[in-house]
Amino acid sequence: MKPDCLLLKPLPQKAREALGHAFSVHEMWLADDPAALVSRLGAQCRFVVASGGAPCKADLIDQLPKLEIVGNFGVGYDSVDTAACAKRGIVVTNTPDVLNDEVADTTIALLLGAIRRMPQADAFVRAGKWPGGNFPLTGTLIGKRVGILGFGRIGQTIAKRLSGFNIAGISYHARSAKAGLPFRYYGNLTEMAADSDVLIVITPGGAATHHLVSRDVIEALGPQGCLVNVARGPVVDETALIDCLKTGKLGSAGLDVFEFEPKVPAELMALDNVALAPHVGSATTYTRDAMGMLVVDNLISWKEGKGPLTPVPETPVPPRTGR
Ligand code: 8YV
Repeated sequence: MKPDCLLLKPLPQKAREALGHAFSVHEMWLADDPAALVSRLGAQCRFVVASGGAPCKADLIDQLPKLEIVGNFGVGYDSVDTAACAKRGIVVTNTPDVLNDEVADTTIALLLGAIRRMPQADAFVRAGKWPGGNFPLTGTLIGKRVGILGFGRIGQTIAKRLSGFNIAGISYHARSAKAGLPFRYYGNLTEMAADSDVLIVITPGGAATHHLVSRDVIEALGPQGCLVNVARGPVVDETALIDCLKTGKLGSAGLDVFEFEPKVPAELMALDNVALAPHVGSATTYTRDAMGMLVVDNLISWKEGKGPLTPVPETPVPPRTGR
């Protein structure tokens, strides 16, 4: 008999089919009574698939006494309560690496979109305004100093992309300096922002980074500065960001994530100096398939007693790896 797997949110089709071959899948969002589904599965369910927007927090974990592994669809796993999992010896896996290139590409698109005002240029053409005169000249990426907040796998992939542009330099801020990298390290984020024209945010979400990009950091970036956030909305103080964009204390922003997404403040949408995207950093068929398959491969590997493929560091893998 296939073991039960509680799926909290839809997976891409390829991964969903693969999951169905190995598990008896229970789709939480389709259940007439999700609470009844959880209590029915509680006695035997060892597998859960979570993702951003479908959190796996203590209230759910507590109802699944046999839970062994949570496969998170996404590299960021702030929606999984890893502390509650670690306490119970539950392994959490995420989807690192397979989305590095896609998120880096999206970052460049948003950066150029914001600085070169591509959404506004598109709207200008569509509105039939071109015959009335040329679109206003924009800022440029040429010669700019770029600071990257968060220098893990995606941050470094972004730096690699940027190395092909005619910019003045790349620096980064992370918890500690990384050995052997040809980029300047700043131990202080505000200092890096003050020395940068562009600040790219690609650090994990969660309590440790909440509002790390504060009003001070945004103001240090300055009136010509551009902020790009492809990490998590709450890393940036959104109220301060909007205020700075409105009053000219910050030049522009490219945002893929928002503090209370999918709600985007009307004030932000009304601004002319922003490029906005609905959290699509990794959202291509190609990359989402790869992420989905990695979730499934982790669960299958665990089921076969071979241990998880990509466990997160907060939930140490117990010596007895699956059964
Ligand atoms: C997805 C992401 O939007 O991987 C992440 O951390 O933010 C994105 O790739 C998310 O995982 C989909 O729910």
